[in-house]
Amino acid sequence: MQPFIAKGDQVAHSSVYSCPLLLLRWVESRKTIKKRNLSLGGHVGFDSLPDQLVSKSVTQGFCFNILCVGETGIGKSTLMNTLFNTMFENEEASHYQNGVYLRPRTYDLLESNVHLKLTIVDTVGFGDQINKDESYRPIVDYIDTQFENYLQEELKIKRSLFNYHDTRIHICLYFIAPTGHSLKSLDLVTMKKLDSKVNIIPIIAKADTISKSELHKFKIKIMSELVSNGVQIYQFPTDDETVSEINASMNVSLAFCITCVAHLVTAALENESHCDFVKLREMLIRVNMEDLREQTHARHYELYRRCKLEEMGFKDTDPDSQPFSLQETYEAKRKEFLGDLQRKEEEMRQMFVNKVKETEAELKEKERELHDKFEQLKRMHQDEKRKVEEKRRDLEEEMNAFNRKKVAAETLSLSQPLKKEKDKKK
Ligand SMILES: Nc1nc2c(ncn2[C@@H]2O[C@H](COP(=O)(O)OP(=O)(O)OP(=O)(O)O)[C@@H](O)[C@H]2O)c(=O)[nH]1
Ligand SMILES: [Mg+2]
Repeated sequence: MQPFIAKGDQVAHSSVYSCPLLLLRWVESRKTIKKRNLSLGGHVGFDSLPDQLVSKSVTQGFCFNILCVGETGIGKSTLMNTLFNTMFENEEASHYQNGVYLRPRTYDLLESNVHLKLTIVDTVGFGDQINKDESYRPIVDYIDTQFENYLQEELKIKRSLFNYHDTRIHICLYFIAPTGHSLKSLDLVTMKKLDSKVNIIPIIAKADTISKSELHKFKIKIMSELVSNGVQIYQFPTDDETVSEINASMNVSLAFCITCVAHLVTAALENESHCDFVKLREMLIRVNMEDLREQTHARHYELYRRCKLEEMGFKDTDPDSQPFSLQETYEAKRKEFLGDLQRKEEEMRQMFVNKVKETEAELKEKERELHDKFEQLKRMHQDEKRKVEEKRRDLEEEMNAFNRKKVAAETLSLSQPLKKEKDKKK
């Protein structure tokens, strides 16, 4: 049996289904719709619906993803180990990374029959580069990639969100170095870039390394800096009566100051007067884990999804502010796309025709030039031929004249000896 979700409900079906808190809110919101109230003649059994949901959720298990942003060696791994009272894999980062990269690690945890798939994402090399202008980018990209993966799964024809490993970041613990001065620009820039994408909780790390009074001043200073720079940090929800008081008081006392030295076990941490470790664990895990998951889905993912779909041209209303269904948007987009395609095809065809015409004209021009050249050469050749012919004739005439002279000369030379002979005889 599935709960009926009315059109227009903000919360996704799968989220309501897997979350008892959401179900209660959904039931509350249903009350505002005018319906006839009927009393039942006897016990029907649907009052067990919340129990059914809880049992289903427990069987299914939960997932929670934490992003730890902070400089190398600031105490990220130590806090995670202390928070979950276990020893996660720890690989110390070197201070000589060329850039920042994110390292996710997933663990299956079990507590009183409740399975938690926990992913801890570490920012390796954060704050170690000389130029830190782009240090926030791999973090933003990582968060967006997890949103994108979820969106792609949602958009599939055959979705399997039920057993999908949701890797969207539910909380970003931002580790601030206990300098005692003010926030570093890297911290401000990074938090500003992340605040619309993830729930941020600022943490003053290694709080034991500065005095209590300095820590107090530092905390006030950084919180006022965050406010004046418009950085939105996560606010614990105060709409649920059972936790509103504790959450309201925690909202006032952010950021958490954390001391997690190895020799202090949790019991000792509870007595540490200037360590908020116990408060952090209470707020993060025991009271607000579900709200963090819900905020991630209903606020941050919703924003990413909306921007992405708008970027792709999807809208809820047409230019006359009339509702526009996904089907209509798709049809409109398809028409627009086909129109575009046709226009481009026509343009290309026209371009091709023009090109052919141009080439044809060029070829004709070349042909004409060649023809002219041929005619010119032909004329030159005929001139040459004529000249040669004339020369030949001249030469022939010269040769004839010569021959005639030769014959005359020969005749003359033959007659000369006869005359000499006659003269001799005489
Ligand atoms: N004084 C003090 N030391 C701490 C605290 N938390 C952690 N440390 C010490 O700081 C050192 C680094 O701690 P890690 O937890 O490995 O720091 P990390 O941020 O995970 O370091 P990388 O993963 O290498 O970036 C260890 O020697 C810890 O014992 C703290 O609250 N106070
Ligand atoms: Mg570490």
